[in-house]
Amino acid sequence: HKKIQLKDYRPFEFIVDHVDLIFDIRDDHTRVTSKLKMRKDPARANETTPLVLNKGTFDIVSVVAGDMVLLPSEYKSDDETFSLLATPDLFELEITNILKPDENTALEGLYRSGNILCTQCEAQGFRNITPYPDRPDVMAPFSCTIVADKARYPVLLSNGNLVKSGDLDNNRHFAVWEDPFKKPCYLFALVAGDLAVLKDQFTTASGRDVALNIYSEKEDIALCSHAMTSLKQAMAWDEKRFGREYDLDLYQIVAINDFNAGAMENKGLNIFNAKYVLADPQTATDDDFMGIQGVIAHEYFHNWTGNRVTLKNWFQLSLKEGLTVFRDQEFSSDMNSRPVKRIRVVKNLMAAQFPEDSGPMTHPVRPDSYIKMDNFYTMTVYEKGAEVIRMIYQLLGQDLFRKGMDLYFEKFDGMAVTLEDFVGVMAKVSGRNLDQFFLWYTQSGTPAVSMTRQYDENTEILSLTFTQTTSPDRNQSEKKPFHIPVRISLINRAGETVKQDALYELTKETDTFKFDNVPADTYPSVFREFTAPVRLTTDFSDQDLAFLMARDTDPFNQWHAAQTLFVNEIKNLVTAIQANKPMTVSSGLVKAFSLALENREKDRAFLSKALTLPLETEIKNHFKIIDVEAIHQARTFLKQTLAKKLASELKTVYEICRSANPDDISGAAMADRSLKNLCLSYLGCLVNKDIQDLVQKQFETAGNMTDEFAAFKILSHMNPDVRDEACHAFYDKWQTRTLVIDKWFSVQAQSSLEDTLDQVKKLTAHKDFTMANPNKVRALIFAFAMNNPMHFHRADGRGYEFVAERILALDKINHQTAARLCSCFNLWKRYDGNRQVMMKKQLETMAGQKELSRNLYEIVSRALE
Ligand code: B3K
Ligand code: ZN
Repeated sequence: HKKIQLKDYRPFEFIVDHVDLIFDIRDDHTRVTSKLKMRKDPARANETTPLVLNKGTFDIVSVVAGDMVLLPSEYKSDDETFSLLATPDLFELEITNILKPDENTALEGLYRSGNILCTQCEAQGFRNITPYPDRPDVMAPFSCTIVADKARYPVLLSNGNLVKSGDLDNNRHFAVWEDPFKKPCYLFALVAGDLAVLKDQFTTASGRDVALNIYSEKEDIALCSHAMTSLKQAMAWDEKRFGREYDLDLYQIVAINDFNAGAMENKGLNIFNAKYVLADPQTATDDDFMGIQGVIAHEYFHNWTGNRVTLKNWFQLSLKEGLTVFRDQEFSSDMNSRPVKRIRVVKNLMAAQFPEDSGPMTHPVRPDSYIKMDNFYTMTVYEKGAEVIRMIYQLLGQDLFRKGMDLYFEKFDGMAVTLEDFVGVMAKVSGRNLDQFFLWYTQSGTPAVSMTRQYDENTEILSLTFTQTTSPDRNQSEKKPFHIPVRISLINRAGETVKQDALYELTKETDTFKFDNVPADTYPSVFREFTAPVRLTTDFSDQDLAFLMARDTDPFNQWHAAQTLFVNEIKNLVTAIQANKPMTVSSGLVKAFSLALENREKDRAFLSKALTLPLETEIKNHFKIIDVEAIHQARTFLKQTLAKKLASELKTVYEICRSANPDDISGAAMADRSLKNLCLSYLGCLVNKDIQDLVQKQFETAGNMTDEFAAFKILSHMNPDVRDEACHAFYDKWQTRTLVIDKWFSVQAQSSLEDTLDQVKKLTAHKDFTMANPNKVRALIFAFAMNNPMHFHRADGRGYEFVAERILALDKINHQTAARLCSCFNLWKRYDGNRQVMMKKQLETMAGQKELSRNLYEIVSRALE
């Protein structure tokens, strides 16, 4: 399979002046006619390149150039390209082809989801609709006519403005849409179906009224109001924080049940996975509410970062994604608790991006090559990409960063640009040289940074020495030092600030920062708010960490200290288990934990994060060789010990936090619930009748999904009888609500009980499960493979066998999702000998298949390299 390389990038030879699409939707097919107005790029006038368009596997019905019907001998068409044998300098091309959306299980291009026809074009799905230069640097104004049966498809949507609509013979009707903004074809969208709509409106800062329409299946329309509120919040925020107004008179969102990703920012017509639109307190958890707010905002923010200013080529993906994730993170921080948002983000980065960067999929934020671009919608491009933007923001400060953004929009509006263009404006407005900084985009891997303290009592000088190293990998055999911003503040034993925080910059392998007039017993608080995506080690003892957990003036660092303490404790327990020695939990940790619980009036959302033990999947990242069983045993033991020793405190806090009104989704109510349910989850790991009753009572009487689901999860680990009873009750109650049934699948897939693999296998035959729906696959198979290490990594290898078999089955219908699932095998080299052999065997079996998709081939072959 061919690797596409950044260094081979060439601009397209032609300019598309206009695209006119006609979709004639019939019961068993859709006829697409595309009329392209094109001309040779004048800059390339003396080249004689024939026109080559990207194309999917459909058949061409007719081709008209100008007013000449072309004979098949005058063009060439195969499964990948369409080309003209002779290409004039200025021409109109009309191509007609037939699509079968009902047979499109890959969910890219035009496909059916239930009764709705919809599209997904990013990254390279538009070529499955019609032959086209399917690349982001070809931008054109589009118009789109949709013709369909009026009863079956009363709603016909595309990008831009509705300019005409009306009835036709035979109960058919049509709609004509025009998008005045030039766009790359990956932002094209079409929706046709029998949808309900929630309407609202927003008045922009300059006084323009924008109609806001959210569409969903009829039975779900009452669940769209939180999405609407979030959209209006996002629109107001982007005006205030970045001076960006919306540019069309209409903004549309459609919720779809079958969707590969979370959502898609098509110009004026976002298409969303229903999971990120639909919510009410009865069926969605507080985390779901937050997720919806974040994703609605993210897609909205793309209108400027991604759509108005787009990408020169797919290698620049982080230009829109890293920047837009940064923007949605800032939005969520302003709407909710900033420290809690930062903790969520960094926890996710460490849990998922750090391991990605240490395995076979490691790539720079700007990859150098790909086989299938879909495989590079990664944690590295998105989340690390956002961290890189955040570092620029730290280095420049809020005002200069805003100036840089303004200049970015001023210079590049309507253009397809690169990461150099972005960093260039930031360098320009700040007068800084960001050349070394640019390595964050081109060099892969997570730098390990160590910090050591030297204190001279006579001179009262505290020196902090930072050393960075990045391991060589498949991308670079030698790594240069990164430009790493480090925010530092000094605090004394009383928790008072001795030195206000300031930004320091680590640019060499080793740098020492000196502080004068520092009294003895002063603590440095470093990398405050996690100023750089690095793995930090320090010379802090566990006592120091307990102090920082209680008194660091940066809540993020308090959290980080707590997590480091937990990890250290679990590491000690793992060592004990491996040496067959008795396990003990240090009294210092228990004390630090109980002290924190006493401080419960502070910020309960923060506290619940700080007191959450790292997951097994996070803990494993701290080991060279991953001992799945020992990690599970150690974490369980720590959790049980804390629960046993602090049972009455946990119960007290549980009771105190119970008062929140179940329908209240304010920050304070969510915070109470998160701390309450954390306490319950600690208590729930004790085998004790009273506690089981308590959990069961919450499960049965909960007034919202957050509390019901929290209790359900705890019950799913207790014993098979308790689990089965809870599963039946939950299913009976929610069987008609597909998004809630996803939760039902995922709880069972993540149970720690013995028979989980067999349960999961059984569930694959359940009438509500289908491999054709990505949400279902994620709920059951991904949840098992990614979040249940004890059972996926079973010593007998049956977990691996099951998942590999599912991957191959999925690859036949949905290669994007199959490839994603396969990443559960990526870290195979880090497991013990037997598991390595068994995981490798599954990868080899997959590699040996005759008809592997290019998506899956890329993941498997990188893993085996
Ligand atoms: N840009 C889309 C991602 C599309 C995924 C294509 N495989 C969603 C987003 O990041 O906003
Ligand atoms: Zn995005």
